[in-house]
Amino acid sequence: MSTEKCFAKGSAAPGPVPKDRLRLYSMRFCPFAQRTILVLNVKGIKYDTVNINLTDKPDWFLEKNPLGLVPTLETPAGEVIYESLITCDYLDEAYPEKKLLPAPPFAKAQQKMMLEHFSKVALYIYKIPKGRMKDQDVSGLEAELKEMFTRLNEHLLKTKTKFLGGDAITMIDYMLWPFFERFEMAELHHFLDDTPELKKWTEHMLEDPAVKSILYSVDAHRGFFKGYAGGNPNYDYGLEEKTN
Ligand SMILES: N[C@@H](CCC(=O)N[C@@H](CS)C(=O)NCC(=O)O)C(=O)O
Repeated sequence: MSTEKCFAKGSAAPGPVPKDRLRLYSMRFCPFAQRTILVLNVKGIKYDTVNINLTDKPDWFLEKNPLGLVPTLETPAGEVIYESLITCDYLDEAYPEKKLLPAPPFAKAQQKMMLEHFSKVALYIYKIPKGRMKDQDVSGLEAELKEMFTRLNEHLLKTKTKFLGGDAITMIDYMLWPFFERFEMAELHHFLDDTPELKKWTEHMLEDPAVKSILYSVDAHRGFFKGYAGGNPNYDYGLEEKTN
């Protein structure tokens, strides 16, 4: 697509998905969409991106995904796939060249169970800073987050591996990473000082080319979050001075 700017209600629908690529409906600051982008990029899959205004969604987007959520994928055949974990599993199966999920059924199940345990991390990056902004008591949420960090740290201590699923980066790492990218924005990154193995994991993640290539600065995350937390998200944050 020729623009990164978001499509809102009333906008003309983009044309059909070109034959040689997939299409990702996204929002530039969505951590769930970032999961799908990481998998697309790691596998070198060609795709274009259509960003959606999530407070004023186009009808044509809601027709594709009645849940109205990004990420949503569309194939040239018009097949639509949504929910971040489902899109990533789909990509891993449809583009098997560089598998991200382990082949043995038990190892695969272990990664999925781990995600069930730790997906809640998504809540804290928004709830805690929003609560702090409103002078609410967030100590309970902070304690839950610390407990989650401790469990992840214990897992890494036990496995003695660089990444969560072994010494090579795999699906579980990419599925959790987008939330960790936002901890500094949420002023929660100092919690990692008490969980050194997990901190080392974040350092290894930051060396990964796919992670590095789509990393937003803390300032960009803060800039977007300010509008989002104030009930007025600017989905085109940072594009104002850019010519598309
Ligand atoms: N369970 C979904 C969550 C995705 C999600 O919450 N996306 C947000 C943007 S970060 C969204 O589309 N929000 C629009 C809405 O809630 O109406 C997934 O894993 O894909």
